[in-house]
Amino acid sequence: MFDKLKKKFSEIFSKQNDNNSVVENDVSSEKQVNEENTGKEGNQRVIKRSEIDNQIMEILLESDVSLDSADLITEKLKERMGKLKRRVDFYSVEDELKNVIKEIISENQNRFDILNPGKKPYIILFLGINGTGKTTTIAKLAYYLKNNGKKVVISASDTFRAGAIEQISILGKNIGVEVIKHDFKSDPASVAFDAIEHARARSLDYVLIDSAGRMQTNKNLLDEMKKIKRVSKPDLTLLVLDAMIGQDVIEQANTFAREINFDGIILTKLDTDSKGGAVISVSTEIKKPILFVGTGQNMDDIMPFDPDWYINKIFSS
Ligand SMILES: Nc1nc2c(ncn2[C@@H]2O[C@H](COP(=O)(O)OP(=O)(O)OP(=O)(O)O)[C@@H](O)[C@H]2O)c(=O)[nH]1
Ligand SMILES: [Mg+2]
Repeated sequence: MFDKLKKKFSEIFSKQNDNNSVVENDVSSEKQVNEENTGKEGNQRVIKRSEIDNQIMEILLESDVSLDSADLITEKLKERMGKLKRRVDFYSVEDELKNVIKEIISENQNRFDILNPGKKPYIILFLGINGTGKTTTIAKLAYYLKNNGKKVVISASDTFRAGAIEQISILGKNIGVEVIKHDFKSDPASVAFDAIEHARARSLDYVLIDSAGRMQTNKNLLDEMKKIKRVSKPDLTLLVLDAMIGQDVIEQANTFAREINFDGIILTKLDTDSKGGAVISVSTEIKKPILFVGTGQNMDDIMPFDPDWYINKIFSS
């Protein structure tokens, strides 16, 4: 997970620090470093800050961080560095970069506690394009909620794709969570309606509504998605995005946002994402909280998104 990003950061920070290098942090004295053309002082190698800035920018862009997000990070880093002394070691730069990235990815996070949503049944609708991991995520989340003592029902509202009802039924059976289903090609909104009625009658805590994967170009499916939302009146609408597609998550999320309002994001497949930038791009450009992240194909491979966890994953020290 995020191996490439971690390796690249460690190459500038840990290695340079081990090499006894320091950063010339005063941009106005950089010229001097240049003119003397030594880049060395005593046994220390002096490296210009602008060089580090460029390296960081390059790493971010190579790691699927969008250009706007990378600009924002480097600008904020410059601001913070401006407050440090003239010569700093590489760990100081690393610390400031960590602070900047943490600040950015925490900005849209809220204190919402899914285990105590304050309403019963709490209705969650899951949306996203084909194959992002909606159905698997619903099963994982149902499992997570169940393990926390909650009563859950799943609405098999993907009545569009052949095999979808069977897929969610098997997953439900495996985790011991009931799945409300109708026939293939039936109205997905009415399945959701039945699942909600079922939950009300039995005083269940959550209704998780699956839906068919849809591209922004498929008008029928988009209209159907709006109908499911109108009928089920979800308390929370979550967009499921696949981290592997990198910067394309932004376009995908913006397209969905134009069609339907959603409250938060689940970012899946982080385990197969070596670049790691999707988390940063999503945080800066979509301005919605990342509620959960998917970290594998097993039922317990889901966790609430924690900015500190992410920072620890992308920096080695
Ligand atoms: N490695 C990994 N694979 C995942 C993760 N989440 C989902 N998958 C896999 O992604 C594939 C698609 O998952 P689904 O849950 O069927 O995706 P979907 O969005 O419901 O797909 P459609 O219903 O076709 O739109 C499956 O093989 C899942 O096992 C994850 O966090 N990590
Ligand atoms: Mg599905």
